[in-house]
Amino acid sequence: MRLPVLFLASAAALVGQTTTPLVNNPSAAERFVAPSDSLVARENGFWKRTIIPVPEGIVLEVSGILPIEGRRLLVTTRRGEVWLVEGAYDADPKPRYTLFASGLHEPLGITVAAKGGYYVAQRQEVTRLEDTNGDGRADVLETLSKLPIAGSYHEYAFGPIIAPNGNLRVALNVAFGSATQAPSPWRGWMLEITPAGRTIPIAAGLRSPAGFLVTSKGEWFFTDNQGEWVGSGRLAHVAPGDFAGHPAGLASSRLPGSNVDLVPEDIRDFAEPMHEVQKRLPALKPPAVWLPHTILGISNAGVIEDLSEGKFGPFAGQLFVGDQGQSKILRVSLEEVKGVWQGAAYPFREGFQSGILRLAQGEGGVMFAGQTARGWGSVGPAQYGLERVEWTQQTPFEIKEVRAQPDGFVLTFTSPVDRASAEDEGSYRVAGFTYLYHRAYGSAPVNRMACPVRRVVVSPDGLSVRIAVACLREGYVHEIRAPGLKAAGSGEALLHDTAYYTMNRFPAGDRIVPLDISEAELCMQPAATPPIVSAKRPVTAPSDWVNAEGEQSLVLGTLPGLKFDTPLITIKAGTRLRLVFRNTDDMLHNFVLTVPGRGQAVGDAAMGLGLDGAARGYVPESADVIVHTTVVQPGESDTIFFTVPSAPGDYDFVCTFPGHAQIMTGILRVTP
Ligand SMILES: [Cu+2]
Repeated sequence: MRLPVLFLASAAALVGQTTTPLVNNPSAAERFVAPSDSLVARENGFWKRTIIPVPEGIVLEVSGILPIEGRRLLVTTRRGEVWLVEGAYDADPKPRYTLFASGLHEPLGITVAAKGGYYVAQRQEVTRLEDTNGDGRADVLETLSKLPIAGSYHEYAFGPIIAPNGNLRVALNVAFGSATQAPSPWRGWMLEITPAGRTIPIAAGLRSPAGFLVTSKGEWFFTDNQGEWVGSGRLAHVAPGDFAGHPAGLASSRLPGSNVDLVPEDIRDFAEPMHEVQKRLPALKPPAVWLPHTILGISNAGVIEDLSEGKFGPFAGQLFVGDQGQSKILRVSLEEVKGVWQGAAYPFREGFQSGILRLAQGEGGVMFAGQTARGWGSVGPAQYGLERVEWTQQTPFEIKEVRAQPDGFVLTFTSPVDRASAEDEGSYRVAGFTYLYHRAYGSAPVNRMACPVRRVVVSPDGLSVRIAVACLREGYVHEIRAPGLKAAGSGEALLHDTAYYTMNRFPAGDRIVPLDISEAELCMQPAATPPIVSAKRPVTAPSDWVNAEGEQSLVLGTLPGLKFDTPLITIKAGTRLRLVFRNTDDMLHNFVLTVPGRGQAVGDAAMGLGLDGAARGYVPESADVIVHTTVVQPGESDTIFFTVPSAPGDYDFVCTFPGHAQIMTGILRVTP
């Protein structure tokens, strides 16, 4: 007898497909991790946000910002326009918008052209725009250089940025979800373009370099988005000839002009930490700073250096990184250790109205945040916008900078620490982890291990603390938390008590604790991250089922924008069910069935797992959980077998990937 098969809605369309195409949408949303209102209110007391209104009729999906003389901004939009904005610095802004150019193809940046006018990188070319007759509208639209493009929506061209040598640089995204992610040459590369339009390849292995910059010291860095081969968001240093890890770009390494020697065959699905692979493949360059996914953003974008010399607050010279999905801004401090760049990332500000794609620093150190939800959604609910961020001259008690030591870290602060709390080893918690370098989309934090604090030394002025820890590991990210630390005098806690330091190299220098041979045992690496084993994930049919396929099969799918394709499933109590959870979206999802009314609570508990969540498939230990799947990669599925509860009612099902549970929900209606 044929089993009755219940195919749900769009799932029917998948029957018979041999391969599941990835949905045409790169990152539809591990996005919705709501900021804490109280934190946002505190942050606003130090760095004040001001919304720059956008008139009705203008869709200001900001993709580039250039502050120009006269306290004006030139703003490019994803929709292909360039707007001149006047009045964006006013206390109560009522800005004037004048259209400078239109009809461009998704320009993603703008800069000044030495010969007059401005350069923008469109998808298909770098173009110079100039208003030569003074009517306020560009009348010259001149191609400087064509950019190869095949037509994938994911073939973004970021930039241009002016190099110290007068050339321009652009960074080209890889394509998404097709047989090759390099359907056109130089995908996944940073390129330099001379004023005469000649192209010089710089470096390969980029994935989605939504932001890049050259620092005041002449060093190039790009931000990248988590995805295939890229375990988490990252800030990576770029020098000519570098390979940053995404192999799609190696398709161009044999082209004339290439300065990268690796070829696609050099890269296989290593599934090891990147720094381990680098030991055998020295041409692979791990990032300077990992930006832990879902904690410090999910789609890291525009990056700028604070060049205000203190006008923007105490972090002069540090980098600021916008995040599109989580509508927040991070902060990064860098140092060069044994010729390798590394450093720490910190939370800075959240609660913006929409996803932040671009940052720019204007007059007086004022920061502008250009925004778009890009149809992918963002924590900030607006679809687009422009905001200004100013320092209020009030300085929070904050970790100013973390620097590496051979046996730990030095933390400096924006104001002196309370000595008693700072000398207490219990005020700190340190743990190391890293990410896998593999073909799959993103990586959970792996090889996580606590780093017990062995000694604390507070500086005489109270402005810095040196902590020595055990189990420090080269190549690892170290989460440094100081929840117990208090400010001298006021006793206030840190505004943000966590930093993530990527220890690419141990620095030379003196230790404050001797090398301890027993550490080797203490810090023994657990064999491997155990696979997610859970009694509540029944991957085989119970032995007492007469038919191993159950009485009913059901395919539940996903839709872009954090949705199950069938939000209401009706099924008879006690049915022996085979559930196939098929993830056709382009990000990670799971399926967790809970007792009626408890889906949200289970989602909240999953969020509370923090970095430990990934190893548990983001499923909390809870009596409210009935069954669940594993976290399913894009294009894959997970099948579980269970008996539908015997008590009729509306049972919640949710995706508990951090931030999804608020919207990615459904009801399993159990009927008598
Ligand atoms: Cu999800």
